[in-house]
Amino acid sequence: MESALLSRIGLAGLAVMGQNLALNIAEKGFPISVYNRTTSKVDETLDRAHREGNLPLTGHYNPRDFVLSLQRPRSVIILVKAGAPVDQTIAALSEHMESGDTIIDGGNEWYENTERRIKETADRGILYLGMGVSGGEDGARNGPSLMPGGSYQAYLNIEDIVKKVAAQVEDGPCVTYIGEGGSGNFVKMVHNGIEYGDMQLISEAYDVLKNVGGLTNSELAEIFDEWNRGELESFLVEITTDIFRVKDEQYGGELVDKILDKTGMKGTGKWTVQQAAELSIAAPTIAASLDCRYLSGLKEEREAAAEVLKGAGLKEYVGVTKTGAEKKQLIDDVRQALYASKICSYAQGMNLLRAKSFEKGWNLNLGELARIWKGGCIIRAVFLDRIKKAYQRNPNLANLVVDPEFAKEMVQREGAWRRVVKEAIGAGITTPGMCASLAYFDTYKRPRVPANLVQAQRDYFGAHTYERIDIPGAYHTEWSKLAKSNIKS
Ligand code: 2AM
Repeated sequence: MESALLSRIGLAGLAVMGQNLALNIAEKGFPISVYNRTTSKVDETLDRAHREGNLPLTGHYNPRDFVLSLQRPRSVIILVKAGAPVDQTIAALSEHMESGDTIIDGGNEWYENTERRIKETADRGILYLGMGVSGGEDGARNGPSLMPGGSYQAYLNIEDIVKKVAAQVEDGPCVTYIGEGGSGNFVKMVHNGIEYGDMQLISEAYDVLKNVGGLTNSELAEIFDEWNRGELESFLVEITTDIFRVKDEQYGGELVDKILDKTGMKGTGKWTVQQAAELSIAAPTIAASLDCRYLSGLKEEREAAAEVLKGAGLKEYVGVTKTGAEKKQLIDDVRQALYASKICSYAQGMNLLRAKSFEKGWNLNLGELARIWKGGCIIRAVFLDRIKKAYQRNPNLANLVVDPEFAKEMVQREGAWRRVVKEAIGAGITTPGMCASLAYFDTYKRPRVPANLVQAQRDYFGAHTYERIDIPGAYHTEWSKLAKSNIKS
C-alpha cells in the first residue's frame, strides 16, 4: 500500500542536467523524487514539473526524507560536480540507504573514481553505476545517450527507466549496459574526445572555406545546411548551420565573428589523450584538437607573434576569393576532407576503447557503442550507423579505415583531402586535425615507414638493437666504427 506513495527513482543534484533529466524521467511516467543541497533548486524543479504538465515529481529538502521517499530496492541518480562532491553526496545519501539499493553517478567522472566507489559502496551492499550522460541540456530533457557501467544488477534495476528516457533511434533506445567497473565513464570520456575532434575538424572546414575560399557566413550556412542532408548529417553540422545564421542583435554584424577565439574545456579531452598515450594508441586527430584548444588560449601571445613575424618580414597571405567552378570544387573538396578526417578520428577513438577494454576485461561491444551514439549525444550522426555495421561485419576490425566500405570511401576522398590540406598549408591556414588524420591514414597504409632509420639511430647511440627484414634475431652494429672505416676506404 505504502509503495503507491513512494517514487520509483530519485535524483539528487538539480543543476541544469539534473533538472532536465528528472523532468524527462517524470514525463516518461516514472514518479521521481528530487533533492538538491541548496533547496531553492528543489522548488525551481517542482515549479517546472508543474508548468511542464503536472509531471509526477516530488521535492525533498533533506537526504533522509529524500531517500525514504523511494520504493525499495531504491535507485538514486546523482548529478553533482565530479570529484569530492560526489563522495560527499554518496556519504549523505548512503547513510539512509540499505543493502540492495543502487547509486548511479551521472556526472563526467574519472573512471577510476567510479571503480573506487564501486568497492566502497559494495562494503555496504549498495550497488553502483557510473553512467555517462551525453546530449547537453536538451538531450537530458528530451532523450540523451546513456552509458551506464558498473554493477549489472544495478543496471537491471533501472533498465526499464533508462530505456524509455534515452533518445530513441530506429534500432532501439540509445542506452546499453556498457560493462563492468568504470567502463561507462571511460566510454563517455572517449565520446567527448571524439567530440573534440569533430568540432576541431568542422572549425577547420569553416576556416578553409572562409579564409581560402572567401565564403561569407550566409554562404557557409547554406553549405552546412546542404552537407547536413548528406553523409555529414549530424548534430554538430546542424548547429553549425544555425550559428552562421545568427546576427549580432545588439551591435550589428554577425555574432560568430564577434566571439573571442579562445576555447574552454573541462578536461575529458585531455584525459582521452592521456589514456591514448598510456595505452600506446595513436590518437593524433584528438590530440591535435586538444593542442588547438591550448594554442587558442594563448590569444595575446598569438597576437604578439603575428606582429613579431610581420616585423621579421613574414608576408600576409592574401587570398583570392574563389568563384565559379573553383569555388564549387573547393567546397566539395572540403566536404570530402572533413568526412575522411572524421573517419580517422573515430578510428582512433574506437581503437582506444578496444585497447582499454582489453586491459580491463570490459568486453566492450564497439558496434553497440556506435549504435547508442546515433541519437541523443553531441556526436550523433548518420554515419555512426556505418560504424556500427562495420563492427557488426567484423568485431575484430583492426581499424575502421580497412573495413571494406570505409576503405572504398577513403580512397574516393583521398584526392580531395590532399587538395584541401595542400591549399590550406600553402595559405598558412592551419588544419591540424585534417593534417593529423591524413598523416595517420598515410602512415597506417604504408607497409614500410622510416622507422628503420630511427631503429638504426637508437642502436647507434644506445645499443638498443634492431631487427632485420630478412633474417630473424636482434642485431647490434658498431655504427660509428664502420662508418669511419667506410669514409677512409
Ligand atoms: P548546489 O546547488 O547546492 O550548489 C552542480 O554544481 C550541482 O552539484 C549543484 O546541484 C550543486 O548543488 C551540486 N553540488 C556541488 N557540490 C556539492 C556538494 N559538495 N554536495 C552536494 N551537492 C553539491
